[in-house]
Amino acid sequence: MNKKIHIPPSEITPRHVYLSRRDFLKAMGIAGAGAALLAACGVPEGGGAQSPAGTAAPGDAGIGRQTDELGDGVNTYEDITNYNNYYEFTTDKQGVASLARDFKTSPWTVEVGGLVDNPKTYDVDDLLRKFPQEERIYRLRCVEAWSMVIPWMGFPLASLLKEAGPTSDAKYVRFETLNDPAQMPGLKNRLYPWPYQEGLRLDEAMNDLTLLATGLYGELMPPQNGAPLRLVVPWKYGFKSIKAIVKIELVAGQPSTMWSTIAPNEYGFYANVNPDVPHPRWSQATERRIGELKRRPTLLFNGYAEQVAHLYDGMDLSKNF
Ligand SMILES: Nc1nc2c(c(=O)[nH]1)N[C@H]1C(S)=C(S)[C@@H](COP(=O)(O)O)O[C@H]1N2
Ligand SMILES: [Mo]
Repeated sequence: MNKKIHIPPSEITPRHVYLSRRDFLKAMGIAGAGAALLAACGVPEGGGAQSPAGTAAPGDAGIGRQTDELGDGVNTYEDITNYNNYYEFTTDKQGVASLARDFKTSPWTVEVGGLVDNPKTYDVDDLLRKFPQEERIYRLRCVEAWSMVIPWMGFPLASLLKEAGPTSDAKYVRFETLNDPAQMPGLKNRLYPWPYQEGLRLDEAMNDLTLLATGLYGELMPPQNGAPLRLVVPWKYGFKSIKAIVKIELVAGQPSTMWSTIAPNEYGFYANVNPDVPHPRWSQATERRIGELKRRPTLLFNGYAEQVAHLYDGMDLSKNF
């Protein structure tokens, strides 16, 4: 994975997907291990085995557009990297990519601390080496009612938390984004209580779906998508998936989050995708998939209910929104 590789939007073709997947497998040292191993990791193969609508035969791996496990194709690299929410740069989704182009993502350290047995400041390069990087194709549903399907690279947050060793008092995880006004022009906007911060309950953080993402489309993460390290929590609205993380802290009480600080009645701590709980100013029943014309229904927990609904047993999802 060479972060200097620039992929022109025009070259985002199935061939690109195929090549990047091969490079990724090579990087993991399992080239040739094939579909069985990937299936064991829960990674859908290019519209294949796990996709009910899939037509690709085993061995066609990656030829043809990759899909999520529901059979929907991944968004293009161009869409994913040119339509971004990243208020540290600008509130203009189409303006983030150019403003973030020279954002310095190396060297980069992440401080893991708070209520843990093994507090440690990690260099991101060490995290990349230490934890096997896998591809996860996830839906991303923004609270603004648009969505994409994104082929992330990364590793489960649980792997890092297990190493940190949360103490018995640790009940939540708090995350913080870099706060560098010299590089992030949006930080001048005093409407927002910087730094961007987010949080998860410890069991949410330990769920296998919760990813610390380091890349997409088999390449290192572009700056506009949260390089070098961002959270991806696919069953929650996109704002929970905090970018450019510098601090991960285990805490006893529910942490404040930037969005719930600004508008607690609009952006709750849980922020689980839920078609039946409208935002006070708009419905969440449907969404616009970037690249499609017709709106599609929004799925409870963004389609991940089987993996996460149990986390909320007995909770009133309209009160704990
Ligand atoms: N630090 C930080 N993280 C952030 C945001 C932000 O403004 N700042 N925006 C969030 C929102 S609202 C969404 S929808 C996703 C968008 O991720 P993407 O640009 O990679 O699609 O990032 C989330 N993470
Ligand atoms: Mo969002």
